[in-house]
Amino acid sequence: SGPSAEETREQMLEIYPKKTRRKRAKQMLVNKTPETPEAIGANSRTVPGIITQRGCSYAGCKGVVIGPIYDILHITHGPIGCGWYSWLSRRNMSKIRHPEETNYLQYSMSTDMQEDHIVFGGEKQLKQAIQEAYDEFKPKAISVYATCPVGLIGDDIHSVCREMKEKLGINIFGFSCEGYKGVSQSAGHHIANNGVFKNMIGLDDTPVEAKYKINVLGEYNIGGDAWEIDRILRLCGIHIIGTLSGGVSYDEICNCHQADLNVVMCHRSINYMAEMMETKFGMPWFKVNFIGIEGTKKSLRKIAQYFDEKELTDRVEEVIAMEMADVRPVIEDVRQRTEGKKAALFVGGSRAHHYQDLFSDMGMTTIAAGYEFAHRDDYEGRDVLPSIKIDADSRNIEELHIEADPERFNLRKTKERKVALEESGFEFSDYEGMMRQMAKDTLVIDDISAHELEKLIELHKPDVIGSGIKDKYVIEKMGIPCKQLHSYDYGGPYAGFKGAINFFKEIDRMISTKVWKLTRAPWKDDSEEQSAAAAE
Ligand code: CFN
Ligand code: HCA
Repeated sequence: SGPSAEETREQMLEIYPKKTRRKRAKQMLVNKTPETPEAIGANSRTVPGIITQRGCSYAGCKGVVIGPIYDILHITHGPIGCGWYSWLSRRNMSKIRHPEETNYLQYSMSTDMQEDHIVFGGEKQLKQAIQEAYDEFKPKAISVYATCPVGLIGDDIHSVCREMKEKLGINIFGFSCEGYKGVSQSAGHHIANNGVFKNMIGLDDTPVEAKYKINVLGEYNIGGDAWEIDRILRLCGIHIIGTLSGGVSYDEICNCHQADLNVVMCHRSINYMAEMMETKFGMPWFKVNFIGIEGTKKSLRKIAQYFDEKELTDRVEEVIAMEMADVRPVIEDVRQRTEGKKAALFVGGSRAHHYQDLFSDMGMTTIAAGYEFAHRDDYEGRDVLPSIKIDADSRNIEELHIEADPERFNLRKTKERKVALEESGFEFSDYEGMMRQMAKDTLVIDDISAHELEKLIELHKPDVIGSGIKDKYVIEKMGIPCKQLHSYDYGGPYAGFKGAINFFKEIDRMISTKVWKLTRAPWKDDSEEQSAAAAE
């Protein structure tokens, strides 16, 4: 029903001036050949004037990758808004697990930069902030984040951090993650990965006593997701050393090179770390997805296959069977109302893909989807990496020069395992991207604009839209339920088995209620409303 994907795309593009239309056209594709996806114009600058969902580099660095480490003291060097808006609004959960630990995430610390700092420089202010924070809390580590004005006036946060590290004798490091550093959050991820690698990974060589040791990379414990993943892996007998960076402590990160394997949930935000750890420690990695029943099962089985021990493979099957006993009746129940319903997802750099699995578990189809800031490989699969010539972020961010560290014997063992497994046909790099999994003739729209989203709703009336805070209430005023797939609104967890049950019930509730038919957008006049009613 409704216009075809091609017609929809044309109607979305129609309004734009010629140059903008040409640019947007490259970022809006009809998925004609899902098995060999067309090249998409991802990770490019948003045309000024367009209302985008994107955030900034500071958001990607402080807000996303490092901010969730709960016992580091995070100081935002900049005007107060940046610290304020990145203060737990992402719903990244954390709790202390040992009595001697402290959780600082309830605090939002900032140098509260004012005009006179812009004129005379803010380094003195930063130094003082670090000293005050240290005197008050005596943390293990302090991390400093530069916001736009800091880069513009040229404050040298790194020399301040070095000086204070020397003076106070704790680990203090800074991130040049000025908001404008890249075209989106994505550049901030890269800056964060480099800094975490340089300043934390490998600092603590204490051996970890466990048989199957892994790290979960790219999992930020939004709404408690990491806790559900941890619960399942524990049941299987798999030990997580570090979840980067959900509900994680500084010490766990410093020690996480002791693992035998990295599994990667959100590839976009942390692929750099996975690669660097593999180069230095020989630790292999592969992509997993614990969002969705099928994804969770597949990921557990792949981890078991990696360790290749019968006791683990059997245990994983037992856990799956046990958990499915709770999941199955819920799916059967909700499917009566959700089967055949349509979703559209526009989120970040991995969830617009991952959540398609959860919707398909409910018998729903995703008619249109797109990331805010992902790169071509997240759309087209890892095999396109060598053909990507221009990466908008890499112009600003240097790759770190990492060398192998053969001294670390236990880690060389993991490299040997990788080679043996590859010879037996195990695929480490089979990450396929979003487009291969989407149906033919669905719409793939990168960095969707407010206008394009409104057109999509007008023309296709999806039953639910997965999106973020910037468009949620516009969507709902148009009579369509919107689930925030960033913060989960007030819900979650949605990962793993228990998370899936939460999600199924929530979506069922949202799309089954009659309330959406009764909403009346404030911008609609009565005559319009009446003629629509008459036409029905
Ligand atoms: S938790 Fe992650 S899963 S890290 Fe990334 S790409 Fe953001 S903050 Mo919002 S919800 Fe989103 Fe992803 Fe990875 Fe979150 S889809 S946009 S930068 N994201
Ligand atoms: C960010 C954080 C964000 C924003 C969510 C939203 C998050 O990128 O700055 O736009 O609703 O998940 O909190 O992605």
